[in-house]
Amino acid sequence: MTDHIKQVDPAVADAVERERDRQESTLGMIASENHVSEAVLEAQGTVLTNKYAEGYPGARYYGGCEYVDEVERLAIDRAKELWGTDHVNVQPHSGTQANMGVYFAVLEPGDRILSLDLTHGGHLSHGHHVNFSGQLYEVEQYEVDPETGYVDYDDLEAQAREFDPDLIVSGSSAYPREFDWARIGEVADAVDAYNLADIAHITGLVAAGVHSSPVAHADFVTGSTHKTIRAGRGGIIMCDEEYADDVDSAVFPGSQGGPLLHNVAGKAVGFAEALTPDFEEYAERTVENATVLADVFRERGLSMVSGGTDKHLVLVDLRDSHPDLTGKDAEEALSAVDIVVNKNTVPGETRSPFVTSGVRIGTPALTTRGFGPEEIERVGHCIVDVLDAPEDEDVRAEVRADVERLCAEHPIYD
Ligand code: DSN
Repeated sequence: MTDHIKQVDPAVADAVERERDRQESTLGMIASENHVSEAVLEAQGTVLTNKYAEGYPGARYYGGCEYVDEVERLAIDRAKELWGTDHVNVQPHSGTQANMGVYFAVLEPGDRILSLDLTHGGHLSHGHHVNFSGQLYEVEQYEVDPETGYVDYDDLEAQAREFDPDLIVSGSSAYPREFDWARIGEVADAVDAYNLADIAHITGLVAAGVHSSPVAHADFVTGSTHKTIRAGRGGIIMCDEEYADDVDSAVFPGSQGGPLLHNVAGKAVGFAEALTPDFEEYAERTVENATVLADVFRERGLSMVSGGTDKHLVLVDLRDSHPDLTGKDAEEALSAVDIVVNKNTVPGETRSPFVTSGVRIGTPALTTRGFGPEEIERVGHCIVDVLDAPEDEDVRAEVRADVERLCAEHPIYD
């Protein structure tokens, strides 16, 4: 795979090989990560990276775009079929750029955004003060109910009526439950706000029909293309035809230059894979595996935000069961046994984002490796064993042996 790189740049080739070994020999449970197919990897490494194609298929600012036009059109058509939407822009370089495209299409600086707070599961690009979205717009945030961990839609409606936002953002990076898209649509209508559903994490689950779709309820749907949908890395915007021109101009020339056509090719190839019946099975299994993980954690006394999950991730809140163990400690202890997760803030967080009181754990990547409920149950017990005795060398050795066996039984790439 890295023969040419090896000759030209052994240092980079070596780092790539070691990263590949790391992925093969660890359990990747970062909820936003996945393992794309060899076909998607290949697409992203093609000569399409050489081509400038500012503009859109059939209307470019450069010559020689006939083949990249074909690729971009394939990506668009497949996305329309996957998500059942009128208009698709596949050029955003990331999910954040996709959100930027929507904001630039319909908002002016100083306009108001109402969105889910980051520590309650939201995302930086939904208006956090360290992100452009929090700096350009006036942002108010809603939170989950402290008792249930669920979004309270009556509270959201009351807050929207009070704040009078121009845009309501739903969607999350760490909220384990389904959103009530219809209810959010009603609230947005009631206060005459645009409605953006960011399905970054759940693009694959929505495409496969194992998570409800916001497409009929939201004006705009954004997502990333490399998480549960398992396509080339980047972002995507979907909208009704009436917003198509505004969205397209907000992406190019509004906020991006030339599209990354090798990534657009990776998106097209991944979308083709996602249109097969195998992908539906994959998405169902991803959610089933997360449910099994939540069951093990519950049995073993761990608290989770909202008590469990409807999708591909759980958010463990360590404050009840392990008050002295931080999210950072937990991430490090699990990393030491080759289980890779990320520390995560939890609702009502009192620790810094570098420390946190929670751990976010997801099943998309392990499900791609072929893990089923039995293996996930074992992984769940391994995780709790380590959290219960993070320094215990005997526990570590036992868990490491299990991880090694599971990895060997489920290789990612040939
Ligand atoms: N970084 C992604 C995540 O981990 O959820 C969101 O962009």
